[in-house]
Amino acid sequence: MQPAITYRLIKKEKHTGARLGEITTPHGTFRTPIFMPVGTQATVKTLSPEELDDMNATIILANTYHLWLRPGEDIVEEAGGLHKFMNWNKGILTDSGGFQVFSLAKNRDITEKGVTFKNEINGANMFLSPEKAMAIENALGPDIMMSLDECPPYFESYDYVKKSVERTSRWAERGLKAHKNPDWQGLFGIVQGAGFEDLRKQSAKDLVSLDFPGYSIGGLSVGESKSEMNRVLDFTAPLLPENKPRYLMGVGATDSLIDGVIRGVDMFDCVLPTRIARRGTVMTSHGRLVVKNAKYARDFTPMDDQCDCYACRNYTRAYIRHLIKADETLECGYVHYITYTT
Ligand code: PRF
Repeated sequence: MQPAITYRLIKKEKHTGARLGEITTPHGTFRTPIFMPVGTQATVKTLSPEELDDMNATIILANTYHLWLRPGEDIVEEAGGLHKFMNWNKGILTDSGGFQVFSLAKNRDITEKGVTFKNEINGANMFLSPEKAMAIENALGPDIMMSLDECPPYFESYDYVKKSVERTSRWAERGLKAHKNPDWQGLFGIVQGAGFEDLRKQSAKDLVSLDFPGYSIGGLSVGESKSEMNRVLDFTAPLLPENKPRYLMGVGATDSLIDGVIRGVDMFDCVLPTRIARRGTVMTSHGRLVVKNAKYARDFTPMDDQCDCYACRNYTRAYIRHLIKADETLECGYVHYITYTT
């Protein structure tokens, strides 16, 4: 059986671990390193699929946790899967929901079987297990899906992280067994282990032995310093197979993208660029621009003079600032943010 996801290493930079590669999915082939815009609730906030396409986005993220709670994976499946439901014909990757349960849900309780928590929308008791995460992700139908993992707090004790890593490995194996569509959906294992080198090694070894088509690095950018994250990446990335993609979860600050790429990471996602854009800060080729500042009220130049995206071609800083101040959304007003990835 041909795996759903294949990775081709095109070139490796000699002095750093940077990799130029290509990932092929059932919804197209894209070059890596890549930044994936986040569409948690099956929409990248303020952007239509046409606009995403216009800026060469080739794969976006969606979230199992949110789509399970609302509208429910059964409705998405009945619509023909996420691609049809949201009218997006390129790549989609879903996170498994574990991280969101740990960071968002109240009253959660974790056992070997899975996690129980309260549904924040209607107060119902919910249970997410590795098998349930697979069933939901199979129903949603993304190209790439994530195993259920636990992301322990970065400064948790060694003993706790060790137990957690071992459980995450068992969950990954259970997920792999429960995954129904390996021929058209690629399942990634998620390496955890906080800042402990031997636990990261153990985690990577366990997951690599299960032969996933790709590997994620989780548990980073959760409160530790950048130098700490880089230290962990230095010893974690080389533990992963050369012929599979590596995805650093939830990381997207521009300096961290470079830090990750030179350590051999291929894929990134983060809400940061869309979130700060909605609040009036733009990533430009000259660095951050706080376009909502008063000094741009009469600035009739584009947000980024080096950029040819729709927003930069057609709108001025003064106009975008006005929209933000007036709390108005013009979809393309925020388009610019993704251009920093190209
Ligand atoms: N696990 C999962 N999703 C994630 C993370 C993780 O550790 C992170 C941590 N940066 C972001 N998203 N499943």
